[in-house]
Amino acid sequence: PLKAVIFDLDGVIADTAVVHHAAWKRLAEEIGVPFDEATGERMKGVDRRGSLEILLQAATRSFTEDEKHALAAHKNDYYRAQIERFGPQDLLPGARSAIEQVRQAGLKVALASASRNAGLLLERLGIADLFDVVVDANRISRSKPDPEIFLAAASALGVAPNECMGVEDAVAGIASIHAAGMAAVGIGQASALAEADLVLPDIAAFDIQMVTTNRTA
Ligand code: B16
Ligand code: MG
Repeated sequence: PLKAVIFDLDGVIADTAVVHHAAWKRLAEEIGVPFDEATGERMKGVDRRGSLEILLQAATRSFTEDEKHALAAHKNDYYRAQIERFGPQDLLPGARSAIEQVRQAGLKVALASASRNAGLLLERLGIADLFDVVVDANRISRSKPDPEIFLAAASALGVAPNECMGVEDAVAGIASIHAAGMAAVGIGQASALAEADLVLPDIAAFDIQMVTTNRTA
């Protein structure tokens, strides 16, 4: 039986993808590295350092560890300045309802986010108290698509992985959920998320009855 639902944050609950994108674009311009939509897409669900490595693939010179550290910190300053101003109005439509539906169905709720800013975001969005467990990149060592983050969430909930379902907007995230032995709901375009067990166009389409019936992993 399904006992818990584990949500991704960026791209599922809040539309921070555009904010991440803008911050990377600004950094890319400052250091003279080309940055296009496809590069931005590949960064989704990937942690900060991994995203920087993706950006620097297009660079014409190499960067030292210290430089990379500074660049990642710089991007994060841009990003944080924006999300400091976030509020409940920045929740994606239907996000709060999706989480509440899961709770009302008697299931547990966790968050599995690759973002080190997840705690700040949950506070700003006003939904921190809706989660039984929050696992972010500060607590894990291997990034999505590794299953570690979803397994850590299940373990903290005290629920077996095959009793959990993950909800993700990124290809790396769907892979992480499946590698953890869980069913995966994709949020976004079916063509991009073909590996998911069920794809919904957005979180507003989330219906706990329908999702439970479709659980096939
Ligand atoms: P930060 P998620 C991920 O969050 C984003 O999808 C990804 O684009 C971002 O690079 C990553 O968080 C790291 O974020 O720089 O704030 O630590 O989708 O796993 O909630
Ligand atoms: Mg995401």
